[in-house]
Amino acid sequence: MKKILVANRGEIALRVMKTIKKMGIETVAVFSEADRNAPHVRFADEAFCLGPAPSNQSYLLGDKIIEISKSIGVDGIHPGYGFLSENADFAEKVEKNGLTFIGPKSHAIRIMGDKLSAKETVKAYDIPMVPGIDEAITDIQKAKEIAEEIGYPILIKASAGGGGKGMRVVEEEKKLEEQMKRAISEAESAFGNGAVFIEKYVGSPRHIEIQVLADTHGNVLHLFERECSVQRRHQKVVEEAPSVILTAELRAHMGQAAINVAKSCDYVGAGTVEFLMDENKNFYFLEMNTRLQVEHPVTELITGIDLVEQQIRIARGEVLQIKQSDLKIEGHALELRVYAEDPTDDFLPSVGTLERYKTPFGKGIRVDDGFEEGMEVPIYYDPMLSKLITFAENREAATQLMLEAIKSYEVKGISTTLPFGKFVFQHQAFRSGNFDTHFVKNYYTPEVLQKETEEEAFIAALMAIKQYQFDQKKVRLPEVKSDIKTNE
Ligand code: MV4
Repeated sequence: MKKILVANRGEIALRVMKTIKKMGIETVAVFSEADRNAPHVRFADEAFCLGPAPSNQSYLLGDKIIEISKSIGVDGIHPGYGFLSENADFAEKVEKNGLTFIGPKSHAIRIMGDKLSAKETVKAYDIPMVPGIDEAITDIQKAKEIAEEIGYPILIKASAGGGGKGMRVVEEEKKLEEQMKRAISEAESAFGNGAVFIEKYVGSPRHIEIQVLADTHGNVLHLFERECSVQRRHQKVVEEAPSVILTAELRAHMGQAAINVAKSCDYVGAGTVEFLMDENKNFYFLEMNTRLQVEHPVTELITGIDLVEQQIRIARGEVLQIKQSDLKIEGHALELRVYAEDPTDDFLPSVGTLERYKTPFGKGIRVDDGFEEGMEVPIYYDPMLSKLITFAENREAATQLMLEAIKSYEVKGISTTLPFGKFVFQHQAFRSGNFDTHFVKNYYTPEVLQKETEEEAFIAALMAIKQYQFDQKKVRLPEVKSDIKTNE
């Protein structure tokens, strides 16, 4: 591979290109009119405008991206995350046009893109799954029987859903019919596929995912877990590796389950297998994400492996040079997603110009971003400003470093979730490791930040008074002297 096009924008386009360049491969960027001056465009060896700002007129134009690739001799396309990364039709078209899709084969994307076909596929591989059914259900009577069998509360999920979209908790039988009907019609309008299924509802789960790597020669590895339980409305906020609650034995067990999930769909490349874990540390397969994930850096830091480099090597047909027994966890990594949102105003997107933008730096601090001081934060895309990542010998040290990094991260012109991040890392539940997916809902109110802002304002006011008094003394000093003189 001599030339790779990155079909993405922002921090991930930049992060992917850094590795491509490091490997001595040429980089090609694509961009929308809103991103003309973005860092990922300037970083690339070549760059092509796709069209106007909205994604469906730019970053989602698969055919145009393939056309550009062919015209300039691109060998491979890296999709990053989001946009076209989990679009099986796009992956298939890329390959049909004689280019390499840096990711899994389209059939693996297709299988895992549908929750029911994913369940069906992994079933034969001895993967623990939440009690429930693995086929679409429309018959209310049958649904009632199944719900009775697995016991309330149950959860209705859309097969085409994922990331929490189209889920409904049902506490009791008399609500089942109405919720089923709603779930089906919602799934129909949101995904064009009304297939829904039923699972036992796990009330206070942790979200733990396993990173896998699979080459085209049948070798599959797992790179341990990422704990992603701190999330807000299905949007991850903090991720870490390793998870505080896994033992070496449980880790090996989950790792093997993840490898089996990858094997069940002939997975190739970097992928992530998501699990739910209940209070008794039972784990259940949820879904597989067939892309590089936002939170991949925490895995890179604890394993010392560049996941993008591995993706490219695998796409080139190389045999994985790493063995499972070579892999070990060293240290602890934390990631905070910094969003351009106002945590004191219901996390409303905060748009504007980055009047001041200074990122923290130093040993153990990594910032993956695609912004610079003076840039506008466009309204058209994901509001994530950056990922603030820290790495240290243990969790306490990584947390301390994170709090220091948050303090020295300077952003003016827009609101960010940095103060919210500070709240999370200072919280006793996070510190102790005793938290689940309800962390934000259970502990966060805007007042906790307001109070802190007020305290800070109070301290600032006190300091201003002290300074004023000090300055007054300095100014008055000669007067005092002259007073003394007059008194003489
Ligand atoms: C569940 C669940 C409880 N019980 N399934 C949310 C995203 C999608 N991947 C699956 N999700 C869940 N599935 C059963 N049977 C709770 C969630 C869930 C969740 C999972 C991971 C991370 C955050 C979450 C937040 C709310 C609900």
